[in-house]
Amino acid sequence: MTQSESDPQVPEVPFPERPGGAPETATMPDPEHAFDDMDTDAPQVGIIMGSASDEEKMAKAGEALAEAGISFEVRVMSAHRTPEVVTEYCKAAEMRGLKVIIAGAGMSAALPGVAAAHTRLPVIGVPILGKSLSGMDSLFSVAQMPPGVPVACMAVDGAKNAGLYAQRIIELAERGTAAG
Ligand code: RP5
Repeated sequence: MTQSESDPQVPEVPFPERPGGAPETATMPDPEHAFDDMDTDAPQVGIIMGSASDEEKMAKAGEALAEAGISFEVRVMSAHRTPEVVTEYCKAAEMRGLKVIIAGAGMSAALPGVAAAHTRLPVIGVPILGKSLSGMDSLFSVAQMPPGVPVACMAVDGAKNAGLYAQRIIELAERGTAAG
């Protein structure tokens, strides 16, 4: 039923002609293709690490995410060497669409905690085994967070589990969205 059939008092108004003469309707996007230009591969997980020397170990997190079909990005930034970069990245993370941050660091591993201080996204910390103290330095640095600044601490060099844990968080959030 058209508008005029349903209410004869209301006349049908045609779409205005555009300057070029083409009707306005000609510019309406085809709904099926309206979102074709959107970047659907926008990263859901940010994998950050204190040094390029952590990359080999942190790659396990990326492998687990890739296997689960979860998009991610990788950045090197240090809580001690480039603190401004960490602050900016973590403050913007949620707005950029990230759902989880995985942060790996060795030695005095402040990166996961500093990340958690600057975002409300869940932060998963990976203590990286360094050259001394059998990884106890980074393990304690990541695990011993003060109340109010939560970090999920994985095992030393436990990047694979960090990826799997991020997968579980994202799947849970998606189930919640579907139910709501
Ligand atoms: C930490 O210091 C890094 O996360 C890395 O594990 C460790 C050593 O860094 P490099 O001296 O190899 O750059 O901040």
